[in-house]
Amino acid sequence: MSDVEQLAIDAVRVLSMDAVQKANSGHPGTPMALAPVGYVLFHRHLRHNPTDPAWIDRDRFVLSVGHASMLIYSLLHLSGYKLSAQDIENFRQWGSPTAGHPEYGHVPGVETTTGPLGQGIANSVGMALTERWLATRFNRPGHEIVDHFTYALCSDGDVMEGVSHEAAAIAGHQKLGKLMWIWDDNKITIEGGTDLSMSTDHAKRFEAYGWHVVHVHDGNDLEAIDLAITEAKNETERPSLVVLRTVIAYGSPGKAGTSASHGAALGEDEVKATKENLGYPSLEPFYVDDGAKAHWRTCVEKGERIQDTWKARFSVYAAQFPELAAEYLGSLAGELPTGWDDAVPDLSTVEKGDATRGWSGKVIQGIAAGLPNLIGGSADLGGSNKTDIAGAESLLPETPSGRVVHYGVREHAMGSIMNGMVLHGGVKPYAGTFLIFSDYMRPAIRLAGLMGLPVVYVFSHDSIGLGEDGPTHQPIEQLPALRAIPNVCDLRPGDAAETEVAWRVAVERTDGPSWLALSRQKVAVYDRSQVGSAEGLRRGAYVFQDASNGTPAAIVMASGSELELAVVARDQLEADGIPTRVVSFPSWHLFQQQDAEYRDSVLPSLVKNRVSIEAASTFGWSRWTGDAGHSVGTDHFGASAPAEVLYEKFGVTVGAVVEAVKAAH
Ligand SMILES: Cc1ncc(C[n+]2csc(CCOP(=O)(O)OP(=O)(O)O)c2C)c(N)n1
Ligand SMILES: [Mg+2]
Repeated sequence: MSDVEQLAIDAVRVLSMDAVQKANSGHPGTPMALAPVGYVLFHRHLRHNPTDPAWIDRDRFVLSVGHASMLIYSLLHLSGYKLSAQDIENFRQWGSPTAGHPEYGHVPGVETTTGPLGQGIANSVGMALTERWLATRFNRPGHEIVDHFTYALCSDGDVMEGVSHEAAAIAGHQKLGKLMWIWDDNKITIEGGTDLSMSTDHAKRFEAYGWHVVHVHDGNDLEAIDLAITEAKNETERPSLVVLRTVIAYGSPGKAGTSASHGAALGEDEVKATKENLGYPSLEPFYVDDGAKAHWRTCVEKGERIQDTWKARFSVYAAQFPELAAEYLGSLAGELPTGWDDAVPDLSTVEKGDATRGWSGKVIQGIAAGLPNLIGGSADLGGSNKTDIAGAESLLPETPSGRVVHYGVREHAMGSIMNGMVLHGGVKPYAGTFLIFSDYMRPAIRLAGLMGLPVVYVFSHDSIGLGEDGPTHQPIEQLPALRAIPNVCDLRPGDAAETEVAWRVAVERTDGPSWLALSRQKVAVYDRSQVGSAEGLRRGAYVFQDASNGTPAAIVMASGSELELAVVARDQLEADGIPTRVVSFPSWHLFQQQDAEYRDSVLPSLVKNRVSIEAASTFGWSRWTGDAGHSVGTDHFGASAPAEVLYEKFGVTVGAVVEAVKAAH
């Protein structure tokens, strides 16, 4: 290693330990250990341009070991991304882009939000899958305009987490040869040595998944790291795992190799001792030698050159294939092509009954026809979720531009991989499972909300209405639990027309995920000319049927399949002389976004007699029914029996609604 390389690497160590020391919070040890591999990646291997972090054919780099955030902040800052020295000094402070863990959209060059271990590596599988999909669709012989690697740096925690198993199995099965994970095999986690909790042979484990495994025995040996990465890049048939042996807090005389350096500042004295031990030229905090700075900045010049070459190649491609080029750029920009919904069936005039999952399946066919980059899938429940795209190929190594992903029974990875697909850009993913199993992918849904990624989840079998499968399969608390995640759009349509509009909302959304909760059982068919337009779904809740005299004495509100019960209850209440309004309430998220005037027009504050009905936990409905209101639902686990019996036995009935309204009248 040359002197300037040593200084460049030590600068990463110094910035990391100084920033953590100043904030008196953070994780210094891992960035210090990973500085050499960070250097080799950013300086030698990554095809990236710090001055244009959004360049679409850049290599993707994911720091899955999110607690080592100072590593990526230091690397981005030093290699010339828009992240200032001041930002580094403000690590973990209010308003600073250098947050505790890397956050997508806060810092240019951060490709995904990481911190919850396992997520970043799973995202990287979605990125690599998307790269291959786009390459297959858009590249033409001699025109490899989509051609990049996906790298992820991960820790023991990352490879321990269950989602890593799911994601790695999918990556191996899919033969994602341009995906590389570098595992920081430092044999340390928070509680001490990994021997406390792990005796897995990860190399064998990954080989069993169909990965190619390379070892580097010394995390400071630049040439060995370089060679391993090169070898991994040359292996194009299988994803690669580089097992990188490191010493946490390398350079610190008192803390190297101990878990004490994982999550606490080293201490002023230890920082000083470390700088001396490294032979660093200054003890001044945040000092970076001019030579090291200049060396790092060559990344800019190199990056611009690489991107310029790509641009030149792209313009030749665009001249020869103008339509493809336009489609590619439009997809990457997240645009919906004009006429994307031309083939979407108009479901406002249907005559025969179906389940909302069935209506959803029909809408999907229409969207798929107009949106070539729509990629569906399911966690092995495609037939039940009605998520398949008729006539489309499966997305497999032999058919890499297929549009149906078989995630297998791996909901968690499915969610994380879809996040990675959206983060990569260029495709529009959706996937299904039963609503009950949304719990298995909740961490990924939360991150989609946090990052604002427009992923679409199709959750069928959305209540006790699924019947005989029983309480293990009947969602109870899932609807309120999912509604509690910020920035996630809930959609529980009540009929065919609402299902169509719900899908439109989900496809049009650009700043966050949406889920559709869909029934297994048939829902009622309404004469839509006689009730409120399903376009009302766009506002979350709307007047479906007003009181016959225009002045409601009571409001019955319902979502999904229970809309029908609300409508029948209204008929009875009206017959009994109680003017009753029915509010269809498919989306709390959308309703909350409406102004007070609209909300009051749907739920007038003067009308206190309000009853909600939803075959789920009633948790939260009092927000809409008010203190004087009542909620009909299922605040207990389900049971195995035909759906009609369950509704009756659990009191999710027209009678219960009528009784509640009358009691308060
Ligand atoms: C899902 C999840 N669980 C727990 C944590 C809290 N946590 C942060 S780092 C860590 C383990 C640290 O060990 P390792 O992953 O090997 O990182 P190292 O200390 O070697 O950098 C844990 C449990 C987390 N970030 N994410
Ligand atoms: Mg570790």
